[in-house]
Amino acid sequence: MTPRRRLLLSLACTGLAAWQAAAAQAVRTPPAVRPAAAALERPTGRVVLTITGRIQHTNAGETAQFDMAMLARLPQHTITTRSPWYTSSHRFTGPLLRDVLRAVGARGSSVRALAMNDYQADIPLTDAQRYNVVLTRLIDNKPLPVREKGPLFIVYPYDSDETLRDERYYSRSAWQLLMLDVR
Ligand SMILES: Nc1nc2c(c(=O)[nH]1)N[C@H]1C(S)=C(S)[C@@H](COP(=O)(O)O)O[C@H]1N2
Ligand SMILES: [Mo]
Repeated sequence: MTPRRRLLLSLACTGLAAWQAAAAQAVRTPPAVRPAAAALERPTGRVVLTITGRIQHTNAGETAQFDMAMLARLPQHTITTRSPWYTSSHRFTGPLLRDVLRAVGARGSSVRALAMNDYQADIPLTDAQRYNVVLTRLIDNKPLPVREKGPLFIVYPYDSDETLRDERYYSRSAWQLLMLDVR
């Protein structure tokens, strides 16, 4: 082999090796469509809600954590309704449970709500689709302290539908909510 041919061959081999390495890399790291996990921002303030279980978008290990500001940045909804816990009608404001579950890519059939004092309630995902269930963070435009069922309180629009004025839905109305486990 002439020196010139040897040089050309070695250049070709280097090129091939580089191309093969790039190709292998491309296979290992799927381009463009990375799982939307990266889309869920990280909390900077105190974590007020942790979502676990069958979710696609996470920001802390296998879980999705939210601070109040993250919940406030989701579209907000206000229900004005009477409820068993107050003598008159109040305004309950916060993101829809539906939108919170969408933000984490919830995949199950129900959500177990876990509250302070170990209260648990199972909420079918169909409730979130069918009703404007609000993850209440403001009552009458003011944050809810823990001693007033805060900081997060699951509220259904009881006044909008007779079906909802029932123990079944009252029991799903977990206050002092800490976690949602999608299952
Ligand atoms: N955090 C928390 N949420 C809760 C409860 C509870 O004990 N803790 N009780 C549930 C039940 S079983 C019902 S019927 C309603 C009404 O509770 P109350 O009648 O004790 O006010 O709140 C629901 N939300
Ligand atoms: Mo109850």
